[in-house]
Amino acid sequence: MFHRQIIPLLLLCSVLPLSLSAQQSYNPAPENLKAREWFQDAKFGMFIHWGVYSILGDGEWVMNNQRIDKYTYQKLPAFFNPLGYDPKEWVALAKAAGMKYITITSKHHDGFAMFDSGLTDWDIVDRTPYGKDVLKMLADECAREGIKLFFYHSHLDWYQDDYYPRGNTGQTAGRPAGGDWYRYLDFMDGQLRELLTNYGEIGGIWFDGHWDRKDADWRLDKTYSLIHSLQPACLIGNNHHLAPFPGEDFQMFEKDLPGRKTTGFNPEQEMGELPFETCETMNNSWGFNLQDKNYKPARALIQYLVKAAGYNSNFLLNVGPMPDGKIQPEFTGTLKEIGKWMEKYGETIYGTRGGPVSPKSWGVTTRKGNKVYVHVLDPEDNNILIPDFGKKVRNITLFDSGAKLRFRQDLFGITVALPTDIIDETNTILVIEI
Ligand code: FHN
Repeated sequence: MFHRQIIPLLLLCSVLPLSLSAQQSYNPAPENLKAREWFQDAKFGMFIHWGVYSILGDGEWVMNNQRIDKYTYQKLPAFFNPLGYDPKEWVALAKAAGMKYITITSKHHDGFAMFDSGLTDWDIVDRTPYGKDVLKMLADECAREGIKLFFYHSHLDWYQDDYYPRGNTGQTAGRPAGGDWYRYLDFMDGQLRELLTNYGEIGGIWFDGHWDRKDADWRLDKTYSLIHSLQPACLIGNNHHLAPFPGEDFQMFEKDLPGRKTTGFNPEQEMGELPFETCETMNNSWGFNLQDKNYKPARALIQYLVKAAGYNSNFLLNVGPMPDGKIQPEFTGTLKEIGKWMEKYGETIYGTRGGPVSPKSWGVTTRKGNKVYVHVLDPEDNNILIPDFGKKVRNITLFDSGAKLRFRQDLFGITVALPTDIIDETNTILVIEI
């Protein structure tokens, strides 16, 4: 009796500290901490969902949603010949939009590698008539243009037989009822090693799909250690919709501002202490969707970017390029408009941190040095009350013209006059000097 109880307990005690210490021992390298600062200063990135699914014009989940088995899906790469792909155009567009980094799908849930993998022939070089490594081309262009490159890499895989036991999705992919989970993880780590060895300096790895098998042993310690040993500055984020795990370097929120739970994606997600990023689509799709015409106007996306900054978060805005390699004109126009706005007002966004006042119904604040930028997105009256944040205000001006604004500071906070003629319908920016 004694033995039956004590042995598992002893075993637990001997295993627990080991696994905990392995996780808790993550000390970000100095270059990693520097990269986090860079990341927070950068504020704005381009998300790119591109793969053989783009051919069908029905989003990146088409294999699962249309119940296409992997043998039928295997016909797709033969149609993927993106002769219009020009990484120069993409990078120039990201820069014109004011974006500082690009996060592109190296592998989405369909398991198809958009790079030349030596571990499988289920990749762009081996299976498509195009035959070129589009990620290498993009990595070279990013390096030339000073844009950091991140890879979105799916944990979840609907193609590999070893992704077994299967998770909640990919049930109709026609895979055999058996496979070796740890062999799958070895394969995934192997592909990550390729990505972190052959493509120069990588800004980060953006994992997704952990939620498909929440309780599985994902061996995150091993994967994260591998990444940090190959490139210590590489920032790891994981879209598991939970609080960050040790070994991660930033935390993302899908289609939600940090801490908000409006979409149903993040019901259990707690906010951690790491830099934040929120991602959003330009219509309602990540991968190219021919029928999705719900294009968000530039004004809404600018306001979202400003709000994100006020929530101390980056904004990763998605495009789903077409199968020919072009980004659709509805997106390029909007991105250029955002870029024009950023050219003028970027000073109030780049290099700032959120606060000192928490987000309000009228807008948000950002701060840098001795300046607080008050972003009035939704003026409710001809004045606003900014709650006291413990600093003596020297003056308040309108960012646009530098004109001084009337204000009163007392124990209730700072009341600022907002005459109607200064209101900008996208964002009226006040500068508080402290
Ligand atoms: O399933 C994916 C989806 O296809 C897309 O990649 C988004 C991007 O945040 N994340 C997943 C859902 O959480």
